[in-house]
Amino acid sequence: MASVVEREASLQGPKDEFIIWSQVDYVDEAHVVKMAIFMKAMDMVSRVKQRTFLSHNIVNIPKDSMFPQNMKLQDEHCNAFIEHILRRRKLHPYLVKAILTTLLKILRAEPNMNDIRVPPHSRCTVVGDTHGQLSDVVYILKKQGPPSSVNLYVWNGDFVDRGPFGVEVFLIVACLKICKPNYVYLNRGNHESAKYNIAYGFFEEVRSKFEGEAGVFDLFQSCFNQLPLACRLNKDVLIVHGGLSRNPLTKIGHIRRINRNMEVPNEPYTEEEQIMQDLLWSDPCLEKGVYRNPRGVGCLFGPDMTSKFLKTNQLKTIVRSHECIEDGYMICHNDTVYTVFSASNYCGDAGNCGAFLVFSGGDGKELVWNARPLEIHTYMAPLVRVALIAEEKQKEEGKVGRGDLSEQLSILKKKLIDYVIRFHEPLEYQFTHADIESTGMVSVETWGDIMESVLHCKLPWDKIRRILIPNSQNTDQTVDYWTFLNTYSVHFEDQHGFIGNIIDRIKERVLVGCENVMSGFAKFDEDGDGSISPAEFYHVLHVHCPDLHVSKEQVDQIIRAIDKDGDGFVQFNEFSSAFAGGVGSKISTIVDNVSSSELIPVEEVASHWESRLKKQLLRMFYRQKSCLVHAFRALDESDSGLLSIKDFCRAIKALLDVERSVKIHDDTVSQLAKDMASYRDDATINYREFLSKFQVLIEEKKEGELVVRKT
Ligand SMILES: [Mn+2]
Repeated sequence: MASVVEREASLQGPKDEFIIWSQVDYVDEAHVVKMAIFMKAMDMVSRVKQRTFLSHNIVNIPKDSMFPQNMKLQDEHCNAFIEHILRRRKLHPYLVKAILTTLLKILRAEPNMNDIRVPPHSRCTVVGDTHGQLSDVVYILKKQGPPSSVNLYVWNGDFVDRGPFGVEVFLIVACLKICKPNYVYLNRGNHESAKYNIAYGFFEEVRSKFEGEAGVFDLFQSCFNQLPLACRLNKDVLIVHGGLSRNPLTKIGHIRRINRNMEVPNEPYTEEEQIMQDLLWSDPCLEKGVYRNPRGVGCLFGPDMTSKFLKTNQLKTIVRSHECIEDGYMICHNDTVYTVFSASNYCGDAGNCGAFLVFSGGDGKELVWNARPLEIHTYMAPLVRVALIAEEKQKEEGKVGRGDLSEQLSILKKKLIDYVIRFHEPLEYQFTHADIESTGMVSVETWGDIMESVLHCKLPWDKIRRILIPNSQNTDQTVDYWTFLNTYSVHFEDQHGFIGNIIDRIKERVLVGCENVMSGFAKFDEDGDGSISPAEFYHVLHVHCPDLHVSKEQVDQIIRAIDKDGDGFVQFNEFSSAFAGGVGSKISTIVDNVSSSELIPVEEVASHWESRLKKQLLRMFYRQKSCLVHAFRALDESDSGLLSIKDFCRAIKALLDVERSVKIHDDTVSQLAKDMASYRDDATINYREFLSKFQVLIEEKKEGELVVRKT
């Protein structure tokens, strides 16, 4: 069922480009929802949840601070704080803690839904998603002026994630709230939630800005969990981040009774949790009724749902945010639902306007309060200097581009490639099922339909086909789906590439004349006791490959890579799996190997299913990378970057439990750790190094030659 944005996707015209962007974002969101399940599993095995949030004690503010010691902020303090940020001065952790602990106290005292009075001769500005975009917040405050009894503000959630200044944006609105608690209101967005912050960047932002400062992220989360869910203007206008509950019987009273102090529920167990999720996640749609939301959470609610809700609760208008709209705002459901989105040029590449709404209390005479915004202001916020510097830096790192179409297309292509890899298994399944005669081909139309149904997004697939499939032509009738799928793969970079190299050399020089692996083994096992000692290994290498100058330490490393049972010696089965299988490919050895009695010809390559499993695992690690980062970090309490093998395996096992597409025995997981993560002498694994080994590989065949590009 189509949401409003999706509906427009079928239209042709200049909006195409923009719609592609919002659609592609949806795919991402649905994916994060699935990842959250894993994160929950991970929290259970790690001790992270038992670590209580900071005891929110009074923070001592030094005398020379820009803030008063009692934290009773005035306009000038807020201005000084913003100025401080714009001058790129460091945010001291004590300042951050002081702001957040003060805010927390205020938020705790507020109900789930604040009733706000907009009296005559005053106005109320409603701001939508800001997502860490400092330029937009600065622009809005400059335009609308400081909050006061006649200049109210509602900030409608999604302050953090995606943009680089989530910390700053949230702290600025927090200062405004502390300064004028009765004239500034903050609503919670779906992004004010720990699991999404881990997946979408705020966690990383806090970590990089307050490295070594324990508890800053947790303190942000304590505040997020206390943010009210909605507010009401003059009893007429409901302002909420996402939308309405799927249950048509939901009343304001139900919203008031929710115990909101928790993460935004991902898999709601109670009606209360379902309402909370819907308020923060739902979107309006044009058809009557309630439908599944393509985001994977919340619902789509039709105009009939809106009118019913308004009637039951004696409301006139709903204001919500949550959707990136090209014009910054949208009015639907018979002019009763206003969407406002305030992050202009979202993520630095969406090209949308930002907007805010202004409600007026009237002038006491002709102009009266009428439950509709008096002004809708749209803008493209000029980048503030700090943001400019950040954007340039990002550009240099090749993360975000801005401007011409070809640059935008290449970003889009990158995102789509990412999805082709993530959804490889379901795509493969659908293609092979559609291809009844196993020709390896499907029609162009079927290809588009399958892409659309697996990725859950409506895009001009025929145009995209020509971007995604190398050498495809307008006139093509069919798509070679194996070539398409195999164009994009995940590459695991073996940092100890020399091991693969040496194994190749051994094959070349030592084993070349051998009849089979057994006679090769015998060459190494000089004393014939059935296992190769490090000394024997070293000796053989020294004799046959003197030019390699392999050190004793390197020999130990090679042995560690092939010594499956960890006894420090190489037995025949270990030897045969290292030298008979895929050359230099350590991961291929994780699969149960040939039994030692079988003699395998030297040249035999890894079996088909073995290499398939390898590829599948690599894709899984790749797509769950941010979950793995979270899991590893949760287990690494001292933030050393190192994990014991046991903890490392624990994280991988939790991931495998969630990702049911790959079935592997527990022992194999331990073996995997050993093979892939090359542990150090103290039997710990450097997981940062491990994670850095995953890269996307694009293979494009151009006029017969193979071009391998890493992204
Ligand atoms: Mn949102």
